[in-house]
Amino acid sequence: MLFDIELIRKVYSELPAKVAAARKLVNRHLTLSEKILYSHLWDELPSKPFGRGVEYVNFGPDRVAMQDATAQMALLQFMTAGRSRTAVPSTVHCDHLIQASVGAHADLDVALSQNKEVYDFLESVSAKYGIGFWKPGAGIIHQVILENYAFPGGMMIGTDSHTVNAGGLGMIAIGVGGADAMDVMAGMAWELKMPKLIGVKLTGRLSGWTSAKDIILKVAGILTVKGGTGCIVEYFGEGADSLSATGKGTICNMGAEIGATTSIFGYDAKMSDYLKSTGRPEIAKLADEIIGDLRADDNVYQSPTKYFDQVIEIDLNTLEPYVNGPFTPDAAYPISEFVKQVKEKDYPQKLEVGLIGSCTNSSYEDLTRAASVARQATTKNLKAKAEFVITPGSELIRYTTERDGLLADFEKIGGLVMANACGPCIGQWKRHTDDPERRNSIITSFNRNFAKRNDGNPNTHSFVASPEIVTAYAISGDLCFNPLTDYLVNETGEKVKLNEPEGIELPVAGFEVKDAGFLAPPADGSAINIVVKPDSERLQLLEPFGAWTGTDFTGLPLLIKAKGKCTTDHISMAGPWLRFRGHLDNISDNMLIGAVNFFTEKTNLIKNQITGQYAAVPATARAYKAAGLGSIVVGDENYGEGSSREHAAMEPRHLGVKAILVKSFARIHETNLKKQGMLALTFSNKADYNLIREDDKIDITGLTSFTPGKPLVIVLHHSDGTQDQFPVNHSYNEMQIEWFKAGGALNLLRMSL
Ligand code: MIC
Ligand code: SF4
Repeated sequence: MLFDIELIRKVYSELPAKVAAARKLVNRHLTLSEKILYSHLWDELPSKPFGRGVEYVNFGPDRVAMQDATAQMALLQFMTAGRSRTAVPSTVHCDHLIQASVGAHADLDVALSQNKEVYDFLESVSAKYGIGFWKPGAGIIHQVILENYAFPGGMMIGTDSHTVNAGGLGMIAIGVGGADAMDVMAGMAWELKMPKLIGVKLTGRLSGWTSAKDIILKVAGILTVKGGTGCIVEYFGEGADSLSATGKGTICNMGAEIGATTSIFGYDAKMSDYLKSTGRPEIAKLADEIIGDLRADDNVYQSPTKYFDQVIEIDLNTLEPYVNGPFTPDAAYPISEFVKQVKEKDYPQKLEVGLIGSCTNSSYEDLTRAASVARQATTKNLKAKAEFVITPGSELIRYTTERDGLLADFEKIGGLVMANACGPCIGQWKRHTDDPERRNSIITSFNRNFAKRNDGNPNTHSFVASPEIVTAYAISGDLCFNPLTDYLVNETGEKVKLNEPEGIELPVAGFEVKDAGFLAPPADGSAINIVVKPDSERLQLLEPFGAWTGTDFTGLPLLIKAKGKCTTDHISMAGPWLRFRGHLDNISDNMLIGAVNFFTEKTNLIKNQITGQYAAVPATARAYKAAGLGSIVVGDENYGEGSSREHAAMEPRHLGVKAILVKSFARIHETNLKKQGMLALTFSNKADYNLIREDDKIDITGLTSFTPGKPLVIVLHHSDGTQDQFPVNHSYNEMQIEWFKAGGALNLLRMSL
């Protein structure tokens, strides 16, 4: 569908002049990322270029997207901002709260009744403030955005880390917490540190079993889960132009898994084709007219090392399919080496479930390629040995692929089609297993594979691959099977081999849908009354957090010293807890229950320094809070990686944690902490992590002269009477220090109203 064409026309009419002015300012050729960033500045062009990786910049994004699990908190905050309508076009997408169990229809019915209160809230808030509402079953936020809202050269933010998916259509799209979204909807600037730039040059062409997914699986292996932090990844080269727009989307989507701020491709014929086939020929026409401004300057493509902070080159001619995992998306193995890994590391060889779809890999091309594998199984007398689950990304895709017989191809080999929703990708999966204790393997075409993410089971080894590879594995039921080289034995005892998958980029008969599931807001929603029941267990109006008291923090008990990976899934688990995403106090009962305690090596078992007893993390934090004590959380590298969910920052804030002190942060989480008035601190010397003991009382000093660039000081009071002291860094600018002092950015906004 075509939305907001006037807005797009305006962006395009101003873009050439803005790009020219930026080129003059920077005094060299421009990457595409710079063109879009400089043309979306909130203020006038500065007198000198912004320092990449150093300076904070105010931007004016064109639109905002929110999904149901994060929109609740974003909108609860927005409701206190005193506006009658959102300042920029915004949408809400109901996708995260639908649990996959027995199949699309029944599951959607259950979700509609179980989540009624939340859906009604989101629908009425959307109507009141002029927000487009995509009903449950309409599809997953990022697929719906790509099909309807993304446009080359635009800038958007979204309350979900995979908002970056829209880079597939040449948009700078960035995942943020709800408080950031609220700022933009309230008509304020949105702040981001000027990103550094990584260029990825793609040469050659994909063929055979290899697909766009394998490019990003390989990049994840190269850059690791934190290698993209603070960077935009810009793809280019003949190989880039040969990828479908949706293939580009898959690559950008998983840029979240390397911590990248976002990823982007230059506008090309493939994007034009996609825009036309999804009902937006007007946008393609407008974009064609200014194509030079929607790609990097030619010199950038010729001498990339002069313009990017880092350049990576990948030859698609020789790229193999990849399988990544388990437990982290950057454990990357070319398929030819994967079997060795499975054996050496003793991963469960039997594959129990293969799952395809999600926001990452739901395109027509993906599903035709996977279906071509499934069809061979049928003709070659094979049945899927593993369970096989399909979650289409949108109703548009579902309707079209059903019409074209693709869903039937999956069902013929035992596939089960779930609702157009996140489902198993976010732990909304009633997995029907006979033994949850068994070590077991599953493989998905999703993006994340952190422990417990899909089914809540720590024994599940989750691997990530392309939909066609997942389908082949599901047929074989064996992780040691390599579809490129190995034979399978069929039901009549013959040895058969699967041929290379064949895909169709865009449906020959066009996309089709009966009811896309969109609800436009009324022209005037001011009369709509929003009700939140005071006794609701799912929604709770927000109480402002208290302001800083003006003194250093002293004697804070250590709450937990987290060891190793601590993602937002460890800090605020999803799955069953998604139901409390609109109720801060209730969801706080999941705070850090997945984090591994350094001292006991156990999850959710920490020493309560008041009683000396071991207890759950949320209960201990509540005990400290009740005793009038703040507390402090210590963590490892890339703390808060993964999701944009600001609950991971609001829960500690709510339970009295004053500071999070870690070796390094993931970008979105660090910002979320700052926005909520917390101290996000990093060890100046990472080895100081080792000084922290289980029953330490901790001071944070230097707060009365809290200034950008100036370290604070931590004093550890050990129980044996000794002390340690060391400096800690922070990245707060003047404004962010004001957020801290006010007790949160929202308090500051309220004060200014
Ligand atoms: C995810 O993929 O982890 C999620 C669930 O989509 C999150 C958002 C959330 O936690 O609500 C994300 O990626 O930001
Ligand atoms: Fe939903 Fe999974 Fe995509 Fe997140 S990554 S938006 S949970 S489908």
